[in-house]
Amino acid sequence: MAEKYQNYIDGEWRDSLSGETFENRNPANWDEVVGIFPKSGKQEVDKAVAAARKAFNAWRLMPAPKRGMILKKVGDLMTQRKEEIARLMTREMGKVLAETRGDVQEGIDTAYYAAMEGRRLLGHNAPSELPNKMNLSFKIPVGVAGIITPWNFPMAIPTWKIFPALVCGNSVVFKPASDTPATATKLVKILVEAGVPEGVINIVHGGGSSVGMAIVQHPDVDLISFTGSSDVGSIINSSGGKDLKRISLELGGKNAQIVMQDANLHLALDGVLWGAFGTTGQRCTATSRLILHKDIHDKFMDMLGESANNLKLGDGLIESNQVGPVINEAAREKIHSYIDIGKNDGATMLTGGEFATDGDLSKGWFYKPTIFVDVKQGMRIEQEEIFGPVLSVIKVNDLDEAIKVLNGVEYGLSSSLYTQDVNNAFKAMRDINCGITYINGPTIGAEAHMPFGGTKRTGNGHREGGWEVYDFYTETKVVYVDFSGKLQKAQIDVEYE
Ligand code: UN1
Repeated sequence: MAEKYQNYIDGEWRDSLSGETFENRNPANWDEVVGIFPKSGKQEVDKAVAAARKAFNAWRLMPAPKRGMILKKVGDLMTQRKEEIARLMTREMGKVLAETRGDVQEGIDTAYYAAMEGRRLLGHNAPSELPNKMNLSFKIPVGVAGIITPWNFPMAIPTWKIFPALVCGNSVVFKPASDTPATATKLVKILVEAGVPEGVINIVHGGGSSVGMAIVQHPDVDLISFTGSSDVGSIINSSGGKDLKRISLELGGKNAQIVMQDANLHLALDGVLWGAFGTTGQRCTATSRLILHKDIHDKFMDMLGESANNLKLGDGLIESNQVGPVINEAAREKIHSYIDIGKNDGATMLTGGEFATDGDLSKGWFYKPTIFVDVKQGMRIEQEEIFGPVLSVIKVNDLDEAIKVLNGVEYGLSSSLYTQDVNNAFKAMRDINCGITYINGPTIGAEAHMPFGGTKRTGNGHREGGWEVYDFYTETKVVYVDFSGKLQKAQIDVEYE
C-alpha cells in the first residue's frame, strides 16, 4: 500500500476538506505509487494563511539568533536523514542517487548558512546631519510568505526560500510541485520536529492553478517566491503584482557553454556531458546550447557524440546508472516534439531523438540523450527552453560571435566558457549578460552561499541564495533617535558655510 500523506495547517496534519486525493508515481517505474496526497484548493489555503497570520506576531518577536538555532537543528536532522530523503527523492522524481544526495546537501548547506544569519541580519547606522541625534536601520520581517516550488530540486529549492523566510521572522505557506510532494513533506516534518511553532510553517498540496493561484491571490499573503517556467512566472507577477505583493521569480534558462580553440577539450567534454545530461537536462541551469569555435568543432563533436551514446540510462536507485528518466509523460512528449521542430528548421540530429525503451526502461519516462548539430542562431531549438536531455550545437568564428550567440536569447541564467586565455576569460566575464558565468566549469553547480538568479526573462531582478536573499525576506526599517531635548528640523536647522 502506498503511503498516505496530509497537509500541515495550523499545527495539525489534515486531509483535504473534500477528501479528494492525487497519486504520485515513480517516473522510472510507473507501476510504483510513491504516495497518495490531499488534493486541496482555496479553502485549505485560506486556513493556512489565517494560521500563518496568527502565528506571525509571536514568531517575529522571537530573537533571530534563537530562530537560527532552530534552523541549526533542521540542518542536523537533514544530515541524519540525508540517505533516506535522497532515496525517496529518486523514487519520486527520478534523478540518480548521487544527485539527490547533492540536492539534500544543498538544503543542509542552506540550513547552516541560515542558522548563522540569525546572528547577523545586519542593519546600518549613519551619522545624523544634526547634533545629538542618531540614525540607524534594521531589518524587520515582511509577514506571511507564499512559497511555490518546482520538482527538479525538491529539497534544495524549498530550503532556499523557506529557511531565509523563517530566520527573518516570516511565517510560511508552502505549496510544493505536485510531482514531488513527498520530499516536501519530509522537509516540513523536520521543521516541525526541530521546533518551528504551530502555524509558522504550513504545507498545502495540490495543483498550481488551484492551490498556487489561491496563495498568489490571497490578500493576506505579503510576499511570493516562485521558481518555475517564465510563462507561469509572468502570470504570477501580474496577478500578485496588482496587489503590490513583493514577488521573487526564478524562471527559465537557455544556458550555453562556449568552447574556444585553446580550451582543454577533455575538460570541456566532461563539462558539457555533466551540464547537458546531468539531471536528464532538467535544471534551469542545464547546458542546452554548445557554442564551438570552428577550429575544434569537428574534433570536439567526434569526442562528444560517442561519449553521449555511452551514458548509462536507468533507475536512479542503481548507483551505476548516470541518467534517470524525465519527470512525466507530458514532459517526455514536449521534449520529443522538439525533434521535428529541430529537423524542420534544418538542424541535423547526431544522436538520440527517441524514447529509450530497452528492458526495464520501458516502464519509465526515459529519453535518449540527444544532440543536434548545424544549429543556427534563431532556430527554435536554439531559443526555447526544452527542459530535457537535448543539446544544440552552434559553430562560430571567434569569441565575439560566441558571446553574441550566447546572449541572443530571452533568458540570462547561467553560462560557461572554456579557454586557457586569460584575456578571453575576462572579456566573457564582463560581456556575458547572465546572472552566473563559469570559467572552465559547466553551467550547473551553483553553491548555496552565493547569490543565484538571472537577467532578462529568467526573473524579475531578485536573487536566491547567499546574502542577497535576506533582503528579499525583510523590510528595511529606519529609526531616527533625537536625544537633544529640543525640536531639530532636518535640512532647515543645518548651517552650511
Ligand atoms: C535549478 O535548476 O533551478 O546550480 C537549480 C545548480 C544547482 C541548482 C539548480 N545547484 O545547477
